[in-house]
Amino acid sequence: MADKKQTKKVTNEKIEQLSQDFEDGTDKFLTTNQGLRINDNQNSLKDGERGATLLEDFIMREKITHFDHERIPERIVHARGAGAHGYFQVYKSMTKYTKAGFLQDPSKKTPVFVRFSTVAGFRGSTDLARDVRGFAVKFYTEEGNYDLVGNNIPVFFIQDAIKFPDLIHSVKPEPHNEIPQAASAHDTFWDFTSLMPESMHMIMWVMSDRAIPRSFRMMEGFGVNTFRFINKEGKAHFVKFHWKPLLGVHSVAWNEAQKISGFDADFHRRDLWEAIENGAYPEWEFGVQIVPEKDEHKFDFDLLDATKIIPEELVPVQRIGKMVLNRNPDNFFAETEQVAFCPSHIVPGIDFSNDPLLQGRLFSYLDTQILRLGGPNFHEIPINRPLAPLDNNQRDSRMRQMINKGRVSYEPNSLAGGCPFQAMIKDGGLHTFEERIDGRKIRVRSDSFRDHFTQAALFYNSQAEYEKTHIVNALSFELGKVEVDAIRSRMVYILKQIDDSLAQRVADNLGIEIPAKLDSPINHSYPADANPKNYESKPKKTGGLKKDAALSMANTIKDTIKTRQIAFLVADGFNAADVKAMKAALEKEGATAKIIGLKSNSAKSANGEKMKVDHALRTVASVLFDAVYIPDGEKSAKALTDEPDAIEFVNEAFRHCKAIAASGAGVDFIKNETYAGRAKDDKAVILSENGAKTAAKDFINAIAQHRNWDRETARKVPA
Ligand code: HDE
Repeated sequence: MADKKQTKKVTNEKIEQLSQDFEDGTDKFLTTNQGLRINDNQNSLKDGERGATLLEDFIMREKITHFDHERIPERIVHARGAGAHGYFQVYKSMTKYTKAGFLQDPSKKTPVFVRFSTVAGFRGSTDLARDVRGFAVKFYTEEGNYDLVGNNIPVFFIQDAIKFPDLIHSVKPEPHNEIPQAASAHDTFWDFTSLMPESMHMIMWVMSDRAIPRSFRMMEGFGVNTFRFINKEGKAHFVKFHWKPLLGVHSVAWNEAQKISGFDADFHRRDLWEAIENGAYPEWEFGVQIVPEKDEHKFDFDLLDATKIIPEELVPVQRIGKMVLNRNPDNFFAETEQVAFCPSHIVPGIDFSNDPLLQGRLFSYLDTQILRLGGPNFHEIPINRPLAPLDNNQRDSRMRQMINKGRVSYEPNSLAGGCPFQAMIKDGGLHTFEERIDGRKIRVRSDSFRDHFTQAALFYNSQAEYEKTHIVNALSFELGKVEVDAIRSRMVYILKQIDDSLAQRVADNLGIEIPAKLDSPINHSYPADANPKNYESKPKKTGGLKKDAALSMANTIKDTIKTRQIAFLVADGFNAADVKAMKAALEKEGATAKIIGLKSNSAKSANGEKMKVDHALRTVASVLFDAVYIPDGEKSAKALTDEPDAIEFVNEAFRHCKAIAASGAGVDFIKNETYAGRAKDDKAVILSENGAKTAAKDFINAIAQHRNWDRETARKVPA
């Protein structure tokens, strides 16, 4: 949408007509990039039938040269991603707090493009890496593009942008052998982390299940840095931005994540694409936490410190609008790869804070786009073009699309009647928020940034027991991959500053002692003449809070099975009535039933009916589905018994705490062949001798719970 409207503004009429014909497909001939119709796209130009190829073949040279240059540098971080178009609509006018046009009128839809991503992996890496997810939104507002470039975790590893290259160098594959891909489980990352106590709050989040989402559609999003809302009177409020998914916040199990990476490295990308293709448009509510300027110092953490949240218990999130993603990109490269987000892209009514991480980001993204997209004209690429009219005196450089007319490219001028003019504030001109700042030029870390553990502990204490176990397991996995003993010791020592039992459980898993003290200070990178004491943590109490319910995924939405993928394991001889009844019951609730057969193409029911098979068992695994159902049918159940992949399918679903249902002869298969059959009183194993209809209600309720994590503790099934 940005594309079509904007084409009119930035190109002259003739080029527009040609490109319109091209888009409309009026002209179907294969041509060179100069528009020359190509008569033979199969053979290069040669000296005789078997002769040498001629340098003269400009058609082949153009084609191959273009191909040779197809790749552009991938993003140094967030290289792997997927995007979608949609719109945003505010629920009620936010005029009291901000003059931003797109937050005024509930009847107005603002187009958006969103890109989700992982951080550490290369462009072709797996979607299910344990990692932070990017959540970047470009609003094409009438006042210009506004980019809210966030993550699915509300805090960050570091407090000052100057540390970003160090952080990223430590987490990326190690430079000597470029191993491991898309993983933080290696020495350099934990070496750096163990020397940076400020990262501990973030470490709690990335070691939690938040870092292995079930779907992009089931992730929260956060602006992370503190911003400002500015209203018409010029009054400011601090603001933190949130995205709350209407499907709830859900994750997979770590063992499952690793297997998904093998079975379908595009799992999240595919999930987003298919949901949109099927009309199940992902939705998020837009939330804000608003803090008056006068309350800047009210908290015992600093609003400018990106390693801290404002607990929702202290400042509730107001839900002020909704975003719907309803259109897949037409072309991955042109849109998702070339989209250029910059936190500096703001509109009047939104302004920055002095958060030193944000301040560095304001420089970095523009710089990155210039390198990545080949120059300063990246705003002319269709996906980046604003819908708002664009007019200034910037000229030339690589790949310039706009053909500026006239001889004036400066301001002030009289030769062009003074155009383009500066805009008055009343005409929507951006007026930077006037703020008093401290006048000393210094390199220090504010004293108010030095508590690294209170909020890490708040996060840990807010987790359900199974979530705590997952954090312990994740740390044990990651540190288990570390080769240098001193790094592990340092880490368990730091974990002890968060929680004794957390540190002890990890130390036990690693088979090491928690050191009573460290030989060298944790952070030895303070300036040479500074007092080390000033760089150690100074714990405080976050408003005396012990827990914050919003931090645990156990408290998320669990009343829907919309878009969930349910595997039906069938073989020839299944009971068609059972399959149809269960399918209808699930589909009524918005879930999708996928028939998994022993053979591709189709399976035959007991009464000879042919049913289309969605996947052959050999091409999938239960990790790709949310739940499993085994229908009635003696012959079918017997065939599954003879199939090790079918037994593993159900056992793995059981291990990953998923809902499992069976009816009729399917029950015998579960009881005789699988762990699920031996489970006692498992609320997510539904076995019905009486057919699918009886099982459907309980099965739907169990799927809506997402997982029966109790199974892990009860049956000692590590997930
Ligand atoms: Fe980024 N970040 N970042 N980042 N970031 C980039 O810009 C950077 C940070 C985030 O889908 C880069 O276009 C610095 C926090 C997302 O295209 C780069 C610092 C948060 C994306 C960059 C941070 C983010 C990026 C690389 C520390 C959450 C992907 C490619 C001061 C609020 C956007 C690019 C997309 C991408 C720099 C920290 C989110 C290098 C210097 C905190 C979602 O400019």
